[in-house]
Amino acid sequence: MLQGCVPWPDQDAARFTDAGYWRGETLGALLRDWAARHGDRTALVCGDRRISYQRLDAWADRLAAGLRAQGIRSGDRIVVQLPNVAEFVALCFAMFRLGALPVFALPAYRANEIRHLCELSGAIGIVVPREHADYDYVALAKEIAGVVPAIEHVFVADSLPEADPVALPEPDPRDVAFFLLSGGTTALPKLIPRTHDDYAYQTRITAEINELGPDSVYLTVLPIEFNFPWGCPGIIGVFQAGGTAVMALTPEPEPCFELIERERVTITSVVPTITHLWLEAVPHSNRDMSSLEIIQIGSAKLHPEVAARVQPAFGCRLQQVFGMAEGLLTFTRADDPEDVVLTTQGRPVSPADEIRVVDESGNDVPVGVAGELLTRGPYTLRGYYNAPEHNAKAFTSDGFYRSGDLVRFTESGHMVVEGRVKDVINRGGDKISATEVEAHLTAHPNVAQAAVVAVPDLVLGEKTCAVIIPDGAAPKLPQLRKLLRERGLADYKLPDRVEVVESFPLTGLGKVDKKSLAATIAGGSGGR
Ligand code: OOB
Repeated sequence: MLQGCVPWPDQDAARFTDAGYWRGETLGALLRDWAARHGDRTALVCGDRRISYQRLDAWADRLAAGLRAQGIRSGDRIVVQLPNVAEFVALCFAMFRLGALPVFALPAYRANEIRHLCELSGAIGIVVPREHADYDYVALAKEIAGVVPAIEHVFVADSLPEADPVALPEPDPRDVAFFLLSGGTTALPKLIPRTHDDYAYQTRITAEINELGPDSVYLTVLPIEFNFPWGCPGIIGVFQAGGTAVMALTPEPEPCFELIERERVTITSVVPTITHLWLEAVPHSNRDMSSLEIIQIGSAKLHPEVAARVQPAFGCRLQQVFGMAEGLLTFTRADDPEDVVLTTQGRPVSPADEIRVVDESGNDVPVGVAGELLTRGPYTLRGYYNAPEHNAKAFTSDGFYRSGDLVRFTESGHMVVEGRVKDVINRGGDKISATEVEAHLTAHPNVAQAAVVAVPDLVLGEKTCAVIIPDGAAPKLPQLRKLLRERGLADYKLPDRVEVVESFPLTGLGKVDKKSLAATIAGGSGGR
């Protein structure tokens, strides 16, 4: 495995192979196999373009050869920051064939995050769109290339290098295929190595659970770089079944409803915030959405009252999904009773997923009691890339990943997310590290100390509140947002609200007591 990654122990790898979970196939070889089986069926729809499996396969070969001619080799990392376009898919498969490793970057990322990803991954290139959402991504990539010496290439999506296909050695299926990003408990995102074997398994099992077949049509609404749309079952899962993936450039209701009608979409995945938007829009839309069979909702808490509106509004099944880029996925199933679908986040997708729920001392708690979720299994990472110190804390000595989520299990074996122990704000599914934002806030000359906490929000679930202890005249919200933007932070990380206090409540250990702070703020007694 790539140096800096933590492999599964040999005996686990053997067990996953014997059980048929890991099949020793690379994602690049899988596309060849799908092209042989589904040939001229449509793999991808992007705007007016309809791309067959055969064409996607040939395109990936040409891109792989083109990248190789530019000097990209097996093991090289490239930061890929693209919206939901066909080029992302073709490029990833080209890189899988080459053994080069895409590092998935969200389109919302700005200089601060992209620079960090480039440095952390040791990338030698960046891929960006020419134009997207009124932002100059090419300028951003060039700026980063100017300050990160290792970056030798800036590729633009509309002019990716292509060449006549060349024979390439097959990468090791047990090795990394690409990097996903962690939701970030530490100041900046960490890299999650996902292997060919583990991701092929994840997409296959989730496609099976949802009974995807050649007639399945998946609508990609969330940013393609998220684990959820990419492979839960998402795009790769619908390919596994010989179906079609349709790209949406925006999660706005009307354009999505139009695509659902036009392409006869059968399955999509969204976050609760988008669910709200769509539910509001349905009564005003006359689009025919009768093709929809499943709407998957996850990434943040879905309230049972909202959950109950989904089936009546869309005439299709709701599936609650709990997941993480690190691995573990839990789904509700077609045969679950209604109350389970409305009030729980389902159960693990693999029989080999191991789950522990533990108290603060690390002891298992009884069924029904909330505790921290620990997990290990055939598609859950064993370590972040190049992060030995963090790994020592984030994993138990026997390889369980500490999720930072507070969950409880019902007698029926279904999981309910109760909260979290990690210092993260979940803003409509976007994860924001409090530590990261705090560090930037204290760069303001008039901010002595800062603590970032979540405040409840009807639509987003949570919003970000920056609580500051000023030094002199306290800055106002627009000034703080401007500062953070100038420091190269993605927009979704900017605080929604600021509160000024004289001191922070402390825990017995002398750390800021964020629970109590958040409660005070939510109670409205914090001064402005
Ligand atoms: C998904 O992945 P990430 O990596 O952006 O975030 C993971 C975290 C979880 O640890 C948990 O805190 C939260 O997001 N989360 C949920 C949830 N699903 C995820 N919290 C409450 N209810 C849920 N249903 O968010 C992700 C990855 C794959 C599939 C779905 C979601």
